[in-house]
Amino acid sequence: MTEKLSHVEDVKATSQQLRGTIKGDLGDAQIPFSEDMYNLLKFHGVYQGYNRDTATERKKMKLDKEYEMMIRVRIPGGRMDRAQYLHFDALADQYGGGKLRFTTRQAIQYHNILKGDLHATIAGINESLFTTEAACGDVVRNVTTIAAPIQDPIHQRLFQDADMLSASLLPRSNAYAEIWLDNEKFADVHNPSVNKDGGQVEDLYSATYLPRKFKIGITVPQDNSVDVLTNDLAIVALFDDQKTLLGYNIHVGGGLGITHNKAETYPRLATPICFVGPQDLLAAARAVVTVHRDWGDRTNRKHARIKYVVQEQGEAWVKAQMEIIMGRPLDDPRPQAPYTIVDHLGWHEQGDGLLYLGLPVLSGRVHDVGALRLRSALRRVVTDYAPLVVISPTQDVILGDIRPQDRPAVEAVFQEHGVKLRDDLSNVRRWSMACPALPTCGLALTEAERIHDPLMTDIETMLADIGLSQDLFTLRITGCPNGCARPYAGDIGLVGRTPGVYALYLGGDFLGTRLSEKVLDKLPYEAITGTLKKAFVDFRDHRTDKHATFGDYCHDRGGEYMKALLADAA
Ligand code: SRM
Ligand code: SF4
Repeated sequence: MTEKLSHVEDVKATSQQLRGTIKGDLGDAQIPFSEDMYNLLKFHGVYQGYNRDTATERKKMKLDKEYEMMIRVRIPGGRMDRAQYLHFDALADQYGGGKLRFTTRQAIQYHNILKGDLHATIAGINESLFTTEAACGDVVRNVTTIAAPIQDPIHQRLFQDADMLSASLLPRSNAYAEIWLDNEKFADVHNPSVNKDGGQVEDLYSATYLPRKFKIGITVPQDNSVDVLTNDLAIVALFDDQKTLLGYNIHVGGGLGITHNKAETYPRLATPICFVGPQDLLAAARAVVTVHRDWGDRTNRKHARIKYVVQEQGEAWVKAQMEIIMGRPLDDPRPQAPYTIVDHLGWHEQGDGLLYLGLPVLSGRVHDVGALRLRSALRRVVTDYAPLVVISPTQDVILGDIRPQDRPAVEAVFQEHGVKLRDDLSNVRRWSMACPALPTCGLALTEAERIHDPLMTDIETMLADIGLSQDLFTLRITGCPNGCARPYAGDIGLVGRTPGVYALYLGGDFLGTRLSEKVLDKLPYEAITGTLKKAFVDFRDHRTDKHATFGDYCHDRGGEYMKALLADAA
């Protein structure tokens, strides 16, 4: 018996290549988009949500929800120039409530956009020469890579590859241009492959696009600051000693989204499939996307990511499919150096006489609140001293091309605006992330970004008390199990369960090469710091030389040991 396709497949199939009724629906700013058009809007980089803080109260008063839009800008490798950043900053005032958010995939998000401002905001974003097209939806998303603007052949090549893949894998439909922009201008500037004949042919995506989202990251083993293995397609570039590109190890099947207590959903790190030469990168990427298109599960969106195809069919099968699509045998993956992580926060030399500064941004949120005026400080530094801005995959920002003589002035601007630099922050805070969760995320089960700061303060005090402030480990918080701040790929993951309650994951690693394990299912917020203290004291008292980080210790001790140790904590 053929299983029924999921409803979103019908929406895509009948959308006329992502057009639907969006253009007409924009005419009435008071009526929210229908569920079907909401699904289609994602392909245009837009999510329709509502203010979850006010929804219950308004319902009691028989008022409708306060609908608002989130818009995501697709920024390959997170890299933009001064004018582009300042343009985004200005749009935040015009439409985005004075706020920007740097995402875990090097993009920018605006929240709180009104439906009536949607068209103008997207048109405005496109003036920056970036697009919101395919920032979301069942297509290839923003391609991530190392954020540091190091001027050597390795980093330049990685960025070029990320940019090339991002542009080459955009949809070809002209729908985006028709709805939001002047067709010709858009086609020429953003998406050279767009069909100017009306956009009826999607040679890669087909009429129903992909079964689910598809993410690509590219890096070298020497710097896994991009968490490359959490991507559907994880590309690891291999260079020789002279920094000449040898080719790429292609890994497939990473992905983190799960549903609590549904064992058939699981996080997975991408596994090695094959090696391809420099000239074959795009063909290999298209082949993997094609495998996802043709073999991903279109009946069940919870089972539709390519990670399930790889897990169920095996790596050899995936390689064989790629060989059929590419029309030739592929080499096995080559040995590669062990993964390491480079800390890009703080001041660094770029290699061309200029400096870059990695600036920590808590939860990626850029705004001015009270004495902390981060948005104003960034605007001033970018205007006066930093012509290059790169968002990092850890929600931070790198300011590049700074002259060494400007360093004191840059530091003074941040100090005047109450912004802390790397060395002013504790290790735990520097290496932490939190997703937006409430009040903007429609899927949040509890808080993440809004508990980030107070929780860090508690944990900083606890670590100082037990003498572990200098230890390095990652701590990642999400408001639900979808995994947007990659909680299963770090040393510690706190994953929203129910309001005020989190599942605790331990035993991942600092390098992003090992998944963590659930140790507690329901840990109330108030008990988090005390519970972690118990685990950290155990680590302090029993660690050996083989335990580089807290995550290594928890992994080595094993889930059952950690569960027993912390059993009475919750
Ligand atoms: Fe995510 C859905 C935010 C990175 C896995 N993610 C969402 C939505 C759009 C909620 C929704 O569908 O209604 C969130 C918007 C909240 C808001 O208020 O802004 C959201 N995801 C984010 C961001 C902004 C988190 C952040 O702190 O930066 C990240 C935007 C990245 C970007 O620029 O494109 C973000 N999301 C991730 C990552 C991490 C990554 O890719 O490196 C993951 C885990 C990796 C993965 O894809 O498996 C991730 N997001 C999900 C999922 C689970 C997908 C699954 O396979 O089950 C969902 C839910 C869904 O797609 O149905 C989701
Ligand atoms: Fe929303 Fe969940 Fe993603 Fe957090 S992890 S942004 S709560 S979908």
